[in-house]
Amino acid sequence: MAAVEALVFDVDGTLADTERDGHRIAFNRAFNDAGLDWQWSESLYGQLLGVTGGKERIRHYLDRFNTQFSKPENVDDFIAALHASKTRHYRDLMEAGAIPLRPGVRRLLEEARSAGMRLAIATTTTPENVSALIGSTLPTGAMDWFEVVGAGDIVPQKKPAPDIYSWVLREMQLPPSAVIAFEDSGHGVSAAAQAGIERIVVTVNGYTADQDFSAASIVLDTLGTTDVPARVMAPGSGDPAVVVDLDFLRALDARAAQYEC
Ligand code: XBP
Ligand code: MG
Repeated sequence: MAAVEALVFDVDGTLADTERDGHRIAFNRAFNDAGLDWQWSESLYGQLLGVTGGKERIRHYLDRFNTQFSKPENVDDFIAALHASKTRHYRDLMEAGAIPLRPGVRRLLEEARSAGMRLAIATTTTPENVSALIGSTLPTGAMDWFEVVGAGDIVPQKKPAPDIYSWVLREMQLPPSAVIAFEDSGHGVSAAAQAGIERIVVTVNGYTADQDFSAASIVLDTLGTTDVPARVMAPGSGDPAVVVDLDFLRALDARAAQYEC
């Protein structure tokens, strides 16, 4: 396996637990502002996460969960306006400091930077949401830590399609064998794997813990901190807790080989 040259991070659920208390709240505020009585509960939102992308998620909700709603003639404009309002609410929530980074994320980013490792983002979310999260959780200028930011509608198909990962790899002029992807969801793992990425680290969250991570190299509860190391969920659940640092990542292949039959 090639040496690791770059770390490519998903955003929602991976850098921070943004879905339940960030995106979901922002959607509900946008619905309220528009005079709609829609309320996406925590459990309904879990089902809606089956479709990635906020605009696509609203359309899916209307097609499958709220079929009685009589859609306006230009449904695309209606959804786009709701989604723009949702993005404003999401930015306000981040500016108010609503969501911290997940444990170990800042530590790993800083270690990677010091070591000259290249960093990138591959996400389905709107670009403004990425800067809002990074701006509210990391030092000023931290967006520049990421050499390439692949986000939102920049590619035709969102995750689980591989497009956003393929786009990031093209921009970085790197083969998939030179990167490690960080994901939290089955759709994200699918996207990275279909783009040819073989080393995928998953940190699960409440919405994703039971999803299919068979294409991942390792599944953990977090990236771990020295105070609270990460629990290994697969393969080798029950193994000693770990802290995901560059040494750990460089040894990922050896670790995976240990579990091959
Ligand atoms: C993230 C998403 C996004 C966000 C909402 O998926 O599915 O749709 O929930 O973002 P991933 P927008 O973590 O796999 O990239 O409303 O800006 O689309
Ligand atoms: Mg995610």
